[in-house]
Amino acid sequence: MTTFESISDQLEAQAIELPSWAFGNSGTRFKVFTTPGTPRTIEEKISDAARVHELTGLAPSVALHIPWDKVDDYAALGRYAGDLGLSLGTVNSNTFQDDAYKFGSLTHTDAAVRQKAIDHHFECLEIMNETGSNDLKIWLADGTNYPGQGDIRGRQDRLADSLAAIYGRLGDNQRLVLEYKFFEPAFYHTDVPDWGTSYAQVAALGDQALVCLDTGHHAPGTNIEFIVAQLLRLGKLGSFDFNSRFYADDDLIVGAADPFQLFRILYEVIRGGGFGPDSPVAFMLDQCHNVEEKIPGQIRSVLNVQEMTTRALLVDRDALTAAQDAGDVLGANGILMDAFYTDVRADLAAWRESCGLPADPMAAFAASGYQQKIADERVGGRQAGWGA
Ligand code: AOS
Ligand code: ZN
Ligand code: ZN
Repeated sequence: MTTFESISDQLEAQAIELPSWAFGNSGTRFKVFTTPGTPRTIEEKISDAARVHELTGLAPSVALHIPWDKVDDYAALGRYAGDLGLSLGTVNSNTFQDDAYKFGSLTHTDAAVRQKAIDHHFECLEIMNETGSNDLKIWLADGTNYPGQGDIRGRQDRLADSLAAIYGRLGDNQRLVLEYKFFEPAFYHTDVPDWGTSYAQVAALGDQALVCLDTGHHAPGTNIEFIVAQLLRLGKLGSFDFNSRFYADDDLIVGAADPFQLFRILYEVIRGGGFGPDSPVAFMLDQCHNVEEKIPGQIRSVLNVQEMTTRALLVDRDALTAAQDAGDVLGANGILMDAFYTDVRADLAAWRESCGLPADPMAAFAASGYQQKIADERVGGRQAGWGA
């Protein structure tokens, strides 16, 4: 069995990007509940994100969503984040709120609508140039609700053309990551429904285009760690949107619904070279906190990723390979399960203290008085996207 001491230095480099929208109010189509202290501006969202990083050491960057996080001066926003110990990360585009996009954005039959969507991505790239962000993340709401409503093949061809126009504007150090999702908001077909479609589209673009895997975007029962292994094998896993789900795209706290699945995913990430300072894989959260407090929700999330990463690092890979090669089915399974069942919480608490962090970041946040302070100071906090 691998020991905690032998792997703990690998934990130092772990970085998980926080989504700005996780700090805003969110909900379902039935109701959006407000939380006292909810940020009113992107600066307040960044300030909340800074608390997560300060207490965990795990979350040094914040992803922006445009136009939700639109400001006049992005260089100044970057300096504001820097003063709080953070950097601005992935820029997420948004082509799902304008009336013009009712029947599609990058796939639309009308060239003027496609150009509007392409121009929006050009604007995102200009913002990235000012913030120093590397990744442009594209998630499309494009799709249809009824068979025959659209020419699904033609839409794929138009998507390829639109993505090529965007890709052509990437700077040398910038990447395009294309997120897939098998349903919602469209219910018959989605234009980027699965990793295969995302892979086909980004492979046609070039080396700077990669796949974004959102853990909530698969049909129930999908073996997500297999997709992780395959994309790493192909050199095309660009980033994760981590969250967890019981039913659909629930956007719950990562590791809450199925910690074993998170462990299996992280094991394949590590096994495939997707973890560590030189890895091209960006770890992000994509979550909403509908009823729980948002800052502790984000703290719990990054700690869950750290905990399952630690357990995955504990897998005795030499012993596992030997058991696999020997055809020792139950022995191999037992080696993996030994690591999964190892309780690493006490070791992680002691390790955090040795790094100058609180042993229990959740308790440290509760004791800090920050939640009460923002509840007193901020009135009229906003919904995550619409109007934020
Ligand atoms: C939508 O389901 C996706 O997960 C996207 O990543 C989206 O941009 C994000 O949820 C913010 O709306
Ligand atoms: Zn996502
Ligand atoms: Zn989603």
